[in-house]
Amino acid sequence: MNRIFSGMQPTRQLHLGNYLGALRNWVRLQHDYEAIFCVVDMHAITIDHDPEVLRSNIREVAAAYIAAGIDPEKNILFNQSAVAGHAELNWILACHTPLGWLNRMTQFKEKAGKQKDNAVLGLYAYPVLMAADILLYKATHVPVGEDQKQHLELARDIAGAFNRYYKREDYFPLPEPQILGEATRVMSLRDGTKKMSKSDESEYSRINLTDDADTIALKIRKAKTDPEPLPSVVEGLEGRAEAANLVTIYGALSDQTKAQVLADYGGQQFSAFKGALADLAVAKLSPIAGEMNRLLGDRAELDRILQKGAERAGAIAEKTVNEVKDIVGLVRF
Ligand code: AQP
Repeated sequence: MNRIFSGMQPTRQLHLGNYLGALRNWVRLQHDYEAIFCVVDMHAITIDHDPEVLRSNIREVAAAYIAAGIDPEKNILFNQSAVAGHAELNWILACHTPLGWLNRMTQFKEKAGKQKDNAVLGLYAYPVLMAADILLYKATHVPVGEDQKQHLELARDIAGAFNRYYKREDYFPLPEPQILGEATRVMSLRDGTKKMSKSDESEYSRINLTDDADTIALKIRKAKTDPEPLPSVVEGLEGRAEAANLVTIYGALSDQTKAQVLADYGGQQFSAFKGALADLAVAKLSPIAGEMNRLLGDRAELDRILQKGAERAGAIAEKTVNEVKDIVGLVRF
């Protein structure tokens, strides 16, 4: 059986990178797999946060999943902290993860920055919890953006280490990353060498899923570019990070390759291309924002969906945790 697991952190609003790199692929894959989609709220407390804002972001991310097209009846949709098995398996896997493996994680280095000694243990151990999230459901596939590739490789290593230690070679499947589509790494609108990210201090660096039409158009108009017109072939984007990013976004939103986009817009100035890109982004994103607003207006219904999802996820998780406890040698009653 093939099963997908994936999640997003409810830290601030979701952006176009989250949508094109992950969420949109989930929507497409949900018909071919048994799928579990999680709002990974325990990951969100590895950085500074305000409890009230976190509570509201958890519901907002759940609403974004559904508004983008995730069917909460067919799939399991829930928030991580509602299923205790994530924390339980996290500890057991932490006891099988050498520190040397965690020391190699580039995301920790980026997020901790120069404050490494003040960074919290949860931020350092984040990839172990992520491995627990996936392995708890014995997921075979994990659709993510390119930035999560290293964490996925670690999850595979941890699964392998556990299986070997207890001589249960096939217990945890080694999860396969699914890095799909034209826009696996959407870049900042202000700096084409930096990933579009929720935590970037510039609002103009990203398009949020909840931005209104005027804001989307303004952010695209202000996006950094260079003075040259667009090239006619993909090779012409080399060394032009910002141009490449905008063409990639256009391609992903219109389901075209970069070559097809350049066949239409090659030779044109950015002002014309940006206008077309803004229209396209508004056409694709506005319905999602509208549906999110509608869903957020009925909090009881959203909570009902999350609660039902947590019960379904919890049943799978409990079975795994019990098996793992038995394998490890813990006594349960
Ligand atoms: N820029 C991106 N391009 C493509 N995919 C992206 N993802 C994130 N940014 C991009 C993918 O979105 C999913 C959810 O990400 P997350 O919320 O768990 O955390 P993240 O990867 O750390 O995302 P951010 O926006 O960069 O958040 P902050 O700034 O809080 O760290 C993942 O599948 C991710 O690959």
